Amino acid sequence: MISQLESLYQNFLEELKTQKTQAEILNLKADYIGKSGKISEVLKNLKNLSVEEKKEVGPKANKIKDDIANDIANKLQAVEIEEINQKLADNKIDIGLRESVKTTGSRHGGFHPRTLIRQEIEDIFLSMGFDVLDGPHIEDEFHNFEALNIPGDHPARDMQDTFWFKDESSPEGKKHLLRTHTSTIQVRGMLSRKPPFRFIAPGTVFRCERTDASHEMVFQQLEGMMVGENISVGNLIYFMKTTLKEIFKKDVEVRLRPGFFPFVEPGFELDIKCQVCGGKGCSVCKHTGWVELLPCGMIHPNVLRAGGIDPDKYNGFAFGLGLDRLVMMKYGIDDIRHLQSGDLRFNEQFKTY
Ligand code: FA5
Repeated sequence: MISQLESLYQNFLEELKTQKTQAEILNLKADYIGKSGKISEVLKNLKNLSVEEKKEVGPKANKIKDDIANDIANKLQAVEIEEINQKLADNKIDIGLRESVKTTGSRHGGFHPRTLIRQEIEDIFLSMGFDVLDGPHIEDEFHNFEALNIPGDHPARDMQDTFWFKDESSPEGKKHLLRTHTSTIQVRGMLSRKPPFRFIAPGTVFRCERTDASHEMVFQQLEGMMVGENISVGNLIYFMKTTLKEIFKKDVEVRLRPGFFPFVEPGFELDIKCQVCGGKGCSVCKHTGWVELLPCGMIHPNVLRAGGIDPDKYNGFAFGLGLDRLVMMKYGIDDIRHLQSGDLRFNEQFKTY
């Protein structure tokens, strides 16, 4: 009887290996140790054995029943864990952006190239100790012109065609306008801090002018200003060149020439060799091979005074980078109007994931 029980147990183990679901395993359990299971059937003959045989077979039979019960319990647990894992895998929610695009085909946004460059420039200047400032789009003529050494009758007001507001003026009686340059933030920056200081101010500006390959009515600039003692043109050129080198990751050809801006003296135009045509001449550079990118200069004493700073003690430099033109130069974009076209085919080229 013992060998019969042992061989049943071996059969049981073989069958158990092939059972995959909890139901199958429970059926197998009933098949072997249920009321009329195979083991139970064998044990019904126990009563026909002698007392000595019963003493030997009884404990062995109980042990086999216990082993089967344990094997069943272990297998049930293993199958349960497997089933839970399978359910988790089937119901997995993929929060990864790439995967969701692959599986759903849905489109999602990326950064506009102007944002990418702006963030890059902000990082460069932050690492050189500059703050990043912001200012309002709607300004008054004091911040846009007067504090920048451009009084009402100054011909320089015509340099930037302005969108004026008809009816409103500030409490001081100054007319409102859409800022034509980020130099307005120079004024606000100076009035709100004590020298020495250095900051940049990126932002959108507005000009009522005809658009072409390198001119928009709404575009972005990035103003910069550094005020302290004994600041020189050498400092200005160092910061400008370092910034361009960091952005282009190579030496780009630039030229510095005198430029007139009422708020700086001396003033310069920093032009970059046109990266669209390589200097050969195209519609972006108006066939000159050069693009006006980064006007700059030493801050005019009148401007420092309007900003509450003593020009006999402090001086500094300022610059006003054309951000859209920089994006065009960096990526070889041949028309500024692509930047605001809203055409996703254009924007998608610059996705950063
Ligand atoms: C100014 O706006 C001065 N405020 C810059 C400045 C600041 C000079 C501090 C000195 C010191 P300008 O009008 O040249 O300057 O514009 C600056 C840059 O903005 C230009 O070099 C050009 O890169 C860009 N820009 C000007 N007009 C447009 C336009 N219509 N579309 C796109 N970019 C433009």
